[in-house]
Formats: sequence, C-alpha cells, structure tokens
Amino acid sequence: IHTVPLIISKPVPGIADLPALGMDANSIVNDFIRYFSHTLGQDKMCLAAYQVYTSLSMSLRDRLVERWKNTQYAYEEQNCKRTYYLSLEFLMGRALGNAMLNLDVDKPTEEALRNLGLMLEEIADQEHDAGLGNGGLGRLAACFLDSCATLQLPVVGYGIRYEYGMFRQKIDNGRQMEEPDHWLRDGNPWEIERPEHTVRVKFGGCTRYYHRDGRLYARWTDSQDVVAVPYDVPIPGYRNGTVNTLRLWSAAATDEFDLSEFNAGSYTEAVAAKNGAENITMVLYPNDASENGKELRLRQQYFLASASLQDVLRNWVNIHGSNFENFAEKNCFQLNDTHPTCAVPELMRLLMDKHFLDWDQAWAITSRTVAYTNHTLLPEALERWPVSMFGRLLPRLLDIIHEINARFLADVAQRWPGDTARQRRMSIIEEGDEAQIRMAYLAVVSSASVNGVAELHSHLLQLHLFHDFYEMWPSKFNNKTNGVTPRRWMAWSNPGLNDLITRTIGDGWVTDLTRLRKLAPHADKAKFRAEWRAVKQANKARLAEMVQRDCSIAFDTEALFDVQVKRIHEYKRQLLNVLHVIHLYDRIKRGDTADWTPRCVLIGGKAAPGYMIAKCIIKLVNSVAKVINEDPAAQGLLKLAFFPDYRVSAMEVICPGTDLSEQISTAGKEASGTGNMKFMMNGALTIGTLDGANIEIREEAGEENFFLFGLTAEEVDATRPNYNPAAIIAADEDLRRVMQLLESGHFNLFEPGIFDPIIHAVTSPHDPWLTAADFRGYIDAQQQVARAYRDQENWTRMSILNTAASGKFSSDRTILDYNRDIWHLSQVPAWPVK
Ligand code: B1H
Repeated sequence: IHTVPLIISKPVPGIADLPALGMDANSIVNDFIRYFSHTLGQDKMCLAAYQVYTSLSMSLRDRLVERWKNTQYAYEEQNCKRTYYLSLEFLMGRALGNAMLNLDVDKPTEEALRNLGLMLEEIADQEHDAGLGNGGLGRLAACFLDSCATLQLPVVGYGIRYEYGMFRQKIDNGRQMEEPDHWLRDGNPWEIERPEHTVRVKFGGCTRYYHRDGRLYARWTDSQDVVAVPYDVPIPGYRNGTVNTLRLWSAAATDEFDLSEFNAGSYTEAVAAKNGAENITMVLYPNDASENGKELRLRQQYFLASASLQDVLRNWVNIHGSNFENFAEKNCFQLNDTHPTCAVPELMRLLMDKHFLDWDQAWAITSRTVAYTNHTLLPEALERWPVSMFGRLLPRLLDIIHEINARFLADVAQRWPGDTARQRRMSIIEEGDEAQIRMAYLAVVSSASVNGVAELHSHLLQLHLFHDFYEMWPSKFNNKTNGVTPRRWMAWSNPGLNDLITRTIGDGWVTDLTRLRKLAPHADKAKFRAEWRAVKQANKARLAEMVQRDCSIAFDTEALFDVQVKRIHEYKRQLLNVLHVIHLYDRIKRGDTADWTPRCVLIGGKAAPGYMIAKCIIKLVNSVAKVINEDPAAQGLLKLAFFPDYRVSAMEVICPGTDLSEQISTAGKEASGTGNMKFMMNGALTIGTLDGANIEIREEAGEENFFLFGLTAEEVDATRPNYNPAAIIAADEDLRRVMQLLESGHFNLFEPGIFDPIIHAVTSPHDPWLTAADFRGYIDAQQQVARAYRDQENWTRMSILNTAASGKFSSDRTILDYNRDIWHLSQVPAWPVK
C-alpha cells in the first residue's frame, strides 16, 4: 500500500515550535513579497496576477496553520466529542477574502497592498471559485463549516476533491454551453496534501465467511482497491483563533498491478492499465435535485463514506485500541442528504469485520451516531440504487443492508402485526421489475435524528414521504431551518453596509445576528435612510458594472433591480418570472405606462446538462431579453439580462445590489432556499410564495414587509386533480396576451417552434408547477412592488426592517440548533498562538 510511514511518533522539541508570525500588515506583506520573489521565483518587472494572488494566500495560510495546529491540540487535549459532516458537496467559493476577514487583517493588509500599487479586489478576483457543489445543498455545507469554526465546535467536514468542479456556463446564441472547470490547474494554495493519512477503499469482489473461536465472521475479498489521499483545507473561525478542517479525498491507483502481465514482460502496459482509479474523483455530477443512477456516482459516494470512516476509526483505535464502548458518546456523523448513506453499512462492516464487534454492538453504535438531513421532497431526487448494481460494486455492504432491512421489517411486523402492505411500503428494498435500495429509508431507519431544512419542509416530510416512519418513531423527526453565514454574505461581500451597521449598532452583530434588531428604530430616521440608500446605490452601481461586463447590457441604477439567481428548475419557476417580464413588455407596447416603475430584471443560474426544458428556459430568457433590450419603446422602462456562469463569487456582488428577491417556487417544492436569506440580510425585499423558508422570512419581517402571492402547498395539492390552465388563460386578458406573444413566435422569429415545449408545459393540465394558476397573483404582487418602489422613503424603511429581522437566518443559529438537539458538542477554544 502506498503510504508514507510516520517516521517519528514522539514530540521533538524545536521542530515546528516557531515564534508566532506577525499579524500586522507589514509582516503579512513582507512574507507575501518573499513568497512571490523566492518561493514562486517571480520578477518585480512583471507581476503575474495569479502568482500575486498565490503568494498573498500563502502568507495568510501560514497564519492559519499556526491556529489550525493549536485548535487541534485543544481538541485532542479535551478528548472532546466530534461531529463529522459528510457531504458529496462543499461549495466553498473563494477563500482569500474570507481568511483575511476572519483573521482580522483585511483592512490594514488592503491598505499596505495599495501602498505597493496593488488592489486587493483585483488580486482576490484571480482566485478560482472552489465550485465543489451544485447549489444550495453544497453552499449550506460551506456556511455550516464557517459557523462551526466561529462557534468553536469540533466539527470536521469530509468531502471529495473533485478535479473538475461545477461546469462553467457559457452562453452561445442564447443557449447554455458547458465547459469543464479545471479549477486546480494553476495550483491551489488553500490545501495541504496529507499522503501520510492515505487509506484504501475496496470495490467489487465478494464476501467470504469464516469461523474463529466459535463465531462466524465475514471478510470482503478479491476486491479491486483504490487509495484515498486526503487534502486538508483550513476553515477559519471569525476572529477567535479557531481553525477547523475540511478533509477532501482524492482517488489514486494502488501501487499494485496485474502481476501476470507484469511477468509476461509488459511492464509499461501493466503500469498504464492501473485501473483508472483517478476517475472516481474526476468530476462533480452537475444534477442539482435529481439523481441519475450512474455507477460512477455510487463509487464516489462509497469512496467518500469509506475513506472518512476509516480515517475516524483509525484515529479512535490509535487512542482507545479496539475498545468501542464510548465511541457513540464521542462521535457523530451528520449525513448531508442520502448521498453519503453508504456510511451506514460501511460503519457496520468496519465495526464487525475489522474490529470484531457483533451485530448488536455495531448496530447500537451506528444507529446512535448517524443523523440524517433531508433536503428535498421531489421524487426525482430521491436516491434509489438497483440492488444488482449495488451488489456487484459493494457486495459486503449489500449483505449488511439486507440484514438491516430484515431486522427492521421484523420490528414493523411486531408493531403492526399482519399489515403486509405497510411492510412493503416501508421496506428499504423496493421490489419490482428491478429491485432497488431506497437510500432515504435506509438513512431514516439507521439514524438517531432525521431533520428537514425549514418548518414547512419538515412538516411535509412527516405528513408524506416519511409518514409511516414518523408513526413508528415520532421523536426522531425534527426541523433545523437553514441559515447562511453573515461573515461571507454581509461582512465581506457588503463592506458599505457592514460599515453603516457597525457605526450604528456596534460590531457584535457579526457573531450574534439577532442584534440586527437594533436597526429597526433607525428605520424611522430620514438621515439613516439616506445613508442606507446611498449604500444600496453604490452596490447597485457595482452590480451594474458586472452586468455590463458579463452581459453587455446597461442597467440604470435608478431602476428597480429585480433578481432571480439559483439553479434553473421548473419548480423554481423562472418561467413565471419571464411571463411577468413579457407582460410588462406587452404593457409598454400598448402604451399602458402611466406611473411606470423602471425595472431591470436579472436572471441567472445553471441548468443540468441533460435537463432540456431548463436549457430551453435559458434560451427563452435570452431571446426575450434581446427583443426587449433592442426595442426603443422599452428604453428607460424595462431591461432583462441573463447572467452567465452564476456562482458563489458572483452572488457576492449580486446580492448587495438587489432591490427585489424572487422566491417564487410552487408551494411545497422548495425545501428551504438559502438565497432568499442572503438577499434579505442585504436589504432586498422578497416577492414570494408560502414555500420553504420564505414562510419564516415573512414571519420575521412582518407581512407588511413582504410581497406574498400564490397558492399554498395544500391548495397546490387540491388544485392538481382538476387543473385547467386553458380556462385560466381564457379568463385572464393579460395572460392571454402573453401566451399569444409567445405562440406567435415574437421572440423566436428566425427559430420557429423552439419554445413549443415551454408553451406546452404552461398550457398542459398536467403541469405539476401550476404556473398559470399563480400568474394573476404574481402579476398583482409585482404591481404592488412597483408602486411601493416609487415611494423611496418607505421602500428604504422596509429594506432596513428586512435586514433588521434577518437574525434568525444566520447559520450560527442553525448550527446551535443542530448542536443542542443532535450533536451535543462542547465549545472548545483553541490554544492561543504564543
Ligand atoms: C437541495 C438537493 C440536491 N435539495 C441531489 N436537494 C443532488 C439533490 O447531485 N445531486 O444528486 C444535489 C442536490 N439540493 C437543496 O438544498 C434544496 O432544493 C434547497 O431548497 C435547500 O435550501 C438546499 C439546502 O438545504
């Protein structure tokens, strides 16, 4: 096996006990210059931008590393309980600005760099986003890590170091094109390879049973193995000396190869054929909220689960030997959706086959340490693996899943004797033409806690998807409403607002966001409102600049900035947004523009590469935009832009510059949403349905500060059976005209028919998203928005009150809830640096 042996296992005085590095701007910049000149061998005559960024990052990383070690020493000394956050996605975005902010060196360093003639914003802009996630689920994991470090909780993130992250979106003739995101090409200063912690992961082969001391044991043999090499990423807390770890696994081939070929003399062929292990961590699957059942995806999932668990167990055995008595008191595995659920049978396997616990001991540990977060109710996103594929790839795990299921179904039979329909409903294995493993059921059965991500979502889980399980174990089920980190989403990305708020109520809000409430009384002061408005205007100017650069469309900062950015999905109803824009255009064309509120509409997001209707919606946005933006009649009244390659670093500019946040999903479909929270914190007003966390946002903001429309989740279910969009269209003059424009081909004169699938979707009685049903409510609510925006004083008041009410949506609150109800970790301060 390919590992670097640990040469020394006792402390060596003097090694790595260096004096603390200076945290003043001079020390940081001096190190930066040395890295630039000596480590990277750069020239003062010709500054390669990426190398400037890399050297500055290395200088800051050194400061993180000191705190990183001292955090780990403190955790080890306390022998504290830990949580492992297992996730196939960590959408980290950029690290440099965040490190500078959290280390509290941002402002002086920026100034010192400026004195050298270097602009921090330009340097920071060199960094490739770490796009190791699709959208909300992956970004949530990243926000959680920030909050855990800030709260000084011993939490480790375990994920995959994809060679290629989320694809880059290019727009060609209005259509999405995907380009590979080779984010590591220029080097990544934010990771440290740890080859000494490499582990081996098995695939294929079969199970052999054997007897020892009168007991039956199992062993997974004849497998084809790969190795998992960890890369550690530092996760700094906010100005508290803590640095936690995100450990990302990369797959590599073992050093073994086919001996027969080797002996036959084909050395190079044998080496070259070394099993393509690297494929496993080559690329992130870009299917947000829909699974695709590919074998390579299952390999990724097991690879992450196995490598992470082996890592945790190895650390445990190093300290406790094979005594697992207290293991469940000291460890918790939080599953970010079902994607890492192989961790359940894998933990059972390791405890039984490697550490020789019996089933009951292993199950007691597993079922007490695993907790599961569900992120969606959409049936197309619920993971199912064909039993046959699973058994071929992970034979030993399939045995264990069958055993879990048999024991579970026996419990069901005990509780509801004779109810075979219920047993069939609840079985982890779904029988049928092709038997499938229901990963969500496996996760529920094996977890101590099951949570949804907003009140409504958690409620619907108990009512529908997990109803039978809720009846069996009501106390397992709980809600943890999502949150986002105010460090990245306010303090760093909105420095203007940061300054204004801090001048007004002090800086405590950054780590206790409920303090924003103290802004509310200031909403009544004209001077404060003027300052608030000035900040928003400056942010709108910055956003307009980016729109000009990336879309070649001029946004007027006096107009209402109306923004919808998120993955493109039918349930999120970007289409409803477009229908509204077409309606506004129609009003302009028929001269109905009295008391008009000028509006700039921005829509951005990626479509899964195989999701044809979603790609068609992108084309529609671009086609409608072209017609409107080129029509002199719409000048000064209406603009529409599609923002290409929407990603974390783009949101950092978009969100501060937004007036109106579009959260218009069909009720009951968006589990939570987190973009909605980022916009609210930055003083945008929301137009939205009663879906996901919108409901809680409206509760906090007050209904008078929220633009509500649309069917409720219950009404959606009630409407479906006799939904008749044709009748709705016939009865609504505005909608009729919009559909008429679409059907006439007004936006696709030279590409006839391309929007037929969209027209069909809206007019079909089987439209699951009820777009036509919510049209009238949406248009009316948008009319109220337009009216409200014309009263700038009152709009500003509402904007301030939204920010003031956003405290609940800090991921610090979310993490404290997880910790109080599920993890039960103590907060452990890091050792001080020097
Ligand atoms: C969410 C996903 C998701 N829910 C499958 N489900 C994936 C499912 O690659 N896959 O196979 C990837 C992602 N993502 C989102 O999670 C919800 O739609 C949002 O409403 C929610 O805010 C977010 C975080 O909880």
